Amino acid sequence: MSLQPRWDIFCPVVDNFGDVGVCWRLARQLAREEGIAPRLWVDDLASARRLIPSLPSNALCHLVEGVEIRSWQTCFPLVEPGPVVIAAFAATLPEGFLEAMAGCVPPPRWINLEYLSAEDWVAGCHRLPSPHPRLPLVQHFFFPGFDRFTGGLLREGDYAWRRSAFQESVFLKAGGIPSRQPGELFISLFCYENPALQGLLSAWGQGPGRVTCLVPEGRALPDICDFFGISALKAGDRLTKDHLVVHVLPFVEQTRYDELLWACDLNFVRGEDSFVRAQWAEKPFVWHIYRQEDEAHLKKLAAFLSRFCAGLDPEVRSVLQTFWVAWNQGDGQAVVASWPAFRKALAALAAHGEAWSARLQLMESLSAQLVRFCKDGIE
Ligand code: TRH
Repeated sequence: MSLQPRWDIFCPVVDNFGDVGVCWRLARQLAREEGIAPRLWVDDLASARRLIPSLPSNALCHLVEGVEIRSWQTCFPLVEPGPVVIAAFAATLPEGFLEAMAGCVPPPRWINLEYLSAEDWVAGCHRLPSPHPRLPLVQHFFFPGFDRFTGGLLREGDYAWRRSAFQESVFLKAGGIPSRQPGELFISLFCYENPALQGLLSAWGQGPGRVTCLVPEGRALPDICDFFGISALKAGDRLTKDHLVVHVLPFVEQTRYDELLWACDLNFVRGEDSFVRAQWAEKPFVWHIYRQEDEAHLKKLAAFLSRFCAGLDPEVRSVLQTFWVAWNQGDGQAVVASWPAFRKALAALAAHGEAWSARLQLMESLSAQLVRFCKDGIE
C-alpha cells in the first residue's frame, strides 16, 4: 500500500489542451517532486491522450509517471477522497464525492485552482475561503500568478538541467529540418485561427533572410493552407514561398513541446500553459490570448503587458505592444506594418526574456506553494 498522500485533481476539459495541460503538468510535478500520489480525474481522455500518448485509448484508469489518470464519467464511482481535493478551473465536483468529503474527519483541503491572470485583483482573491452553502466544507481559491502575492507558476525542478542538455542539432535532425543558415530566423507557431496570419506569412516570405516556421498540427493549419492555396496539410509536410519555409510538425508529447521553444528564435504561443512555457524558454514570444466573452481577455492581455514591459526600453516596449495587440485583434495590416520593427527588437527582447524569467524564478513553484498551503493549515 502506498504511504504517499493521495490528492484528487478534477480536470474539466472545456476545449483545446490547456485545461488538461495544466492539470497533467501539476499532477506530474506533485508526484515527482512532492511525494504525492495524485489521482487525476479527466472528463475528456481523448484530449489528454494527445499530451500523454502512453495513455491507452480504452483505459478508465491508468498509472503514468506516478499519476493515476481516471476517466471522470457522469456515473461517479464510490471512492474515498484524498486529504486534498483540487477542483481545477471551477470544476463542479460530483455530488456523491462532495458528500464523501463532508463525511471525512478532518474534511479534505478543498482547493479551487483558478486560471492564470496578471490582473492586480488576483492577489486579493488568492487563498480566500468560500464555505459550501450546505455541507461542512470550505473551498479555498488558489490563483497562479506573476508575483509573490499569488500562487506562482508551474516550473519543474529539473527544467534548467533539461534545457542545458538540449541539443538543437539533434532536435532538427529528428524533425527532418535543415540546420540554420546565417541570419535565418526559426519561428514556432502555436496559435488559434487568426485573420492576420496570412499577411504575416507573406511578410516573412519577403525576407530579409530565410524564415523557417515550425507549426505543430492544429488550428493554424487552415490559414496556412489558404496562404499556399492548398486544401490540406499534415505533419511532415514542407512548403516554401520566397524566403519562407513552413514545416508542419506532429503534435508532440507535452514534455517535448519545450524542445520546440528552445530551438526557435521567436515563439508564438497561446492559452495558458504554452504561454508560461515560452517565458521559461527565455526566447522572444508572442501571446495569442484565449478569447473570452465581453472582451474580458483584452484586460488580461493589458495586465500582462504592463507587468512584462516594466523596465523595458520605451521604444522596444512600444514595438512589442503594437505587435501583440495587432496580432490579438487579428489586424493583418497592423501586424504586417509592425513586423519589421518587431523583428529588429528580437535581440533586446531575448535579453529582456532572460531577466523576466530570472525574476519569476524567485517565486516558489505553484506545486510547492500548494503543498505548503495544504500542509501548513489555512490561515
Ligand atoms: O490549447 P490551449 O488553447 O488551451 C487553453 C484551453 O482552450 C482552455 O479552455 C483555456 O482556458 C486556456 O487555453 C486559457 O493552450 P495552452 O494552454 O497553451 O495548452 C496547450 C497545451 O498543449 C500545453 O500544455 C502544451 C501542449 N502541447 C503539447 O503537449 N504538444 C504540442 O505539440 C503542442 C503544440 C502543445
